[in-house]
Amino acid sequence: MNFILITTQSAAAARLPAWAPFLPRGLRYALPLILSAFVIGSLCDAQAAPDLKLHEKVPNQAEKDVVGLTTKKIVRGTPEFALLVKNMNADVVFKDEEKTGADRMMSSRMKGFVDALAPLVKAEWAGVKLRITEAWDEDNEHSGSSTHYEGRGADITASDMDKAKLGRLGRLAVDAGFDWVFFENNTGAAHVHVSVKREPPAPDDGASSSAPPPIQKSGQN
Ligand SMILES: [Ca+2]
Ligand SMILES: [Zn+2]
Repeated sequence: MNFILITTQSAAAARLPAWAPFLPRGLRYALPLILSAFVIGSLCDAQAAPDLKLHEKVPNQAEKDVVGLTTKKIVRGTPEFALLVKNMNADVVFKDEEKTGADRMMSSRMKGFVDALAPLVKAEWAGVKLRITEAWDEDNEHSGSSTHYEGRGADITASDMDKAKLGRLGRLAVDAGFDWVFFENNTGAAHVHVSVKREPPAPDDGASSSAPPPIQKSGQN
């Protein structure tokens, strides 16, 4: 910040308006500081990241280009399913309308970002938690190549289901580090969709990877 102050001060001083010499002496010397304050104020405003707008994605690219879509759905009883983890975070509300626990099942990379987002949500709104309505999906409720089928996609809301919070929730999700955040809809089953890369990502972002197994393994669901 000191560097910015010095730089902008010099820049402002170098660009003093032509009428500056006619200003009272004190004000003339104060002018660069005043101009610097404006510049720094604008910079700070620009750095305050805004809430996500409806249909905004971060980064602003197709999901398939950022995290890669699912090419093979994970099903129970397979080695791929055994690599999913069960998120038992008490600061997250799981909808679990399926009564199967599927909403808790996710890739370990997804779990890391969910666990990072939960405290941000608690800190943002008193008495409100992060809520997950979908994570791994085994019921074909999404499009055929959805990241949900690999446990790399999740649909999130605030626990009070306040739609007005979704834009801010999306920004918090970006801050938490999810690879891709999408303010998908704000009507009906309004939610923000988040997704993550394969872990570790395959070199070609393909469906299969010969990578070593992730850190955690799930128990039975
Ligand atoms: Ca669900
Ligand atoms: Zn989704």
